[in-house]
Amino acid sequence: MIEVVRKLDVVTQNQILSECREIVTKAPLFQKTMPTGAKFKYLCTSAGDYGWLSDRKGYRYEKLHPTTQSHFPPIPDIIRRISIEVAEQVGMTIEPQSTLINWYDEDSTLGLHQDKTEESLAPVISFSLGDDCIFIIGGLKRNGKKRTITLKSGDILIMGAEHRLVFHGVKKIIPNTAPSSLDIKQTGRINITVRQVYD
Ligand SMILES: O=C(O)CCC(=O)C(=O)O
Repeated sequence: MIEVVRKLDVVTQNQILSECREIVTKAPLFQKTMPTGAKFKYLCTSAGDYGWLSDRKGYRYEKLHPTTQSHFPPIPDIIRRISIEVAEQVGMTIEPQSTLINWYDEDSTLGLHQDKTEESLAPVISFSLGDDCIFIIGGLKRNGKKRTITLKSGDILIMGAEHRLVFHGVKKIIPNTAPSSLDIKQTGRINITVRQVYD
């Protein structure tokens, strides 16, 4: 399954945004580099027991934030609860252990990739907030057939079961498309993915 399974109301979206702001004060956003040395075109931080890191040493989960060298803040209850609920809604289970928070400005993109740093194959639960994005969904091979969908603020997408390892990416952010009642002061998109790293 790779599907938008819930649309959050703006009040809930604003609560989640406020939690993200708190996280970023303790675990600042940073720009990762790929193992090749190229820079990712968005900023990222994490919450939970593990944060996802990438640099010349490769892709991995670590317990400490790379610049503060402190543990990542806990996953906010609201994000944990909704993730467990939406997984159950489609007959899956997840024990949230890590939450990646990506910040995309209007020029940001995320290339086609598979989420396979996790040992667990529990579903990935993805929350979109802010501006719309054009999201690419491929198959299990990089050169497989691709389609695009628009992810809007409040959309919760699940990537699980036979689609857990599909290639996917963010092709484009569409500026100034966030709901006017969203408590966000600049154009941009926030994506939160909730992951179980170990079984
Ligand atoms: O921003 C998104 O919707 C997807 C994020 C993603 O694929 C990732 O962080 O690995």
